[in-house]
Amino acid sequence: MNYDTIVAPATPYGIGGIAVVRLSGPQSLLIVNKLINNNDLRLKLKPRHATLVNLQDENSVAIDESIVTFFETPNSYTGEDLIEISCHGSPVVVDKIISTCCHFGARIADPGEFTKRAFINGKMDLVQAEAVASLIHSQSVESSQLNLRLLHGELSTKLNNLRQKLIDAVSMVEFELDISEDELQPDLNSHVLAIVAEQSQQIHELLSSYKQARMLNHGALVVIAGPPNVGKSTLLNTLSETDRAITSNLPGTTRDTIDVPLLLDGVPINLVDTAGIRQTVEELEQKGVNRTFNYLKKADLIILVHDPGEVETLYYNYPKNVPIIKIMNKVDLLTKTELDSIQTSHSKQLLISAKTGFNIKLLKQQIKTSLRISSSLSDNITITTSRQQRALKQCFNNINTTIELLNSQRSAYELISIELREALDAIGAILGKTTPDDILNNIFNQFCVGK
Ligand SMILES: Nc1nc2c(ncn2[C@@H]2O[C@H](COP(=O)(O)OP(=O)(O)O)[C@@H](O)[C@H]2O)c(=O)[nH]1
Ligand SMILES: [Mg+2]
Repeated sequence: MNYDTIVAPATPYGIGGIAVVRLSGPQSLLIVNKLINNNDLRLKLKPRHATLVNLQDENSVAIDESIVTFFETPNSYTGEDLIEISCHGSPVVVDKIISTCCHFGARIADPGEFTKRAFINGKMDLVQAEAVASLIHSQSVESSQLNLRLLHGELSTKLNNLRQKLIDAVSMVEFELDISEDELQPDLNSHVLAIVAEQSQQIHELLSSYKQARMLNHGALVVIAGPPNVGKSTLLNTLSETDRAITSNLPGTTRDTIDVPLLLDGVPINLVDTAGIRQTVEELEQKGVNRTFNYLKKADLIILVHDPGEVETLYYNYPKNVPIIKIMNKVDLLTKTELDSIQTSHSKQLLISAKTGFNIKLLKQQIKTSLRISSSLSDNITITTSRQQRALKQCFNNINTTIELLNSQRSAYELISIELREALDAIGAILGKTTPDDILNNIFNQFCVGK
């Protein structure tokens, strides 16, 4: 339970139609009443009613005409008494309201402190709190829809069901350890095995959907690479419909990486143009080439570009686990006969022209297929943060060890019980039931102020 009252702007700093200042905590009503200059309105703020008031500072100097809405505990975002002041959208007015609230006893909220209080007061679990942060940062409609469903508790329900099943399993196992020889449960092994095998499958599905959710929330990294002068920068410009990258017929023009965000079917993509890969003695160009290799290691997809003048002589081994789309660019320079012949000899390559736009639509299609992007991506319930992924992997390992133990001949129920309890702790940590304070603080510190 918090005894102090916090205040913060809930809208971005700047000029706008309105701005919202939020207060939460037991003194909220008292503090706001001191700002209201009309005696009739003081102490009469009706919960969930918008009231037009004149606000003044501690010296009775007018601040603004604002709308005040009071949310009475426990029916508020934080679970505490909470007041939203919608004032004119001027940073000066916002600052003045906040400093006056502080004069009357509030303190400035830490980042994410409103949501942290909501979590502490049982208004939401940690998965839902993380969904709030992801929703605010969503870059696409798909991503916001996924996060909204998490905020509504769809992932939490799934994890709670999983947790309940594991509690059932651990209870059966520990009961067996407590009772005497002649009461032993028949078919215990197969019962527990059936439960954990099903949960293992479900966790596996959640884990494998993580990459998709990460791409939805943070964007997929698509790296354009290849030798110099094959048209990589031109392709970046064509795909992104910009002229971000400088193109030139001089090999080695692009020395640094160029990053352009774009949306493909609602999925955010960071398209990166890189320095052409070749052996070079020039220090600056070599730095660019090293940078290219670093990006290739991190990529979700590599677009490897060649041009018809060139045989595939790249000496670099591309990362094995990253999908690659191989492209032959500049096919507009070919005659019809040459085009046909290259189509047969390089059937695995996509023939395009970054200059004329030939087959660019097909390339976009292939990018989506390779990244497994579809418009229904947000229909799956997935884990969305690396914290959730780490804990779920831990749980998955414990459950798989449990399965191995159950399948081995000895009934090692002590060990099984330890593994299952660790699995339960991991799920508890995802939901915030058993999460250490420093991890909690770390999560909420990443929020914006006023959320
Ligand atoms: N004819 C033709 N020229 C192209 C095409 N794409 C790029 N170029 C030209 O090839 C040269 C090198 O292009 P650039 O994009 O700078 O290549 P990069 O070094 O791989 O980034 C420039 O003169 C471009 O205008 C294409 O599809 N067709
Ligand atoms: Mg270039």
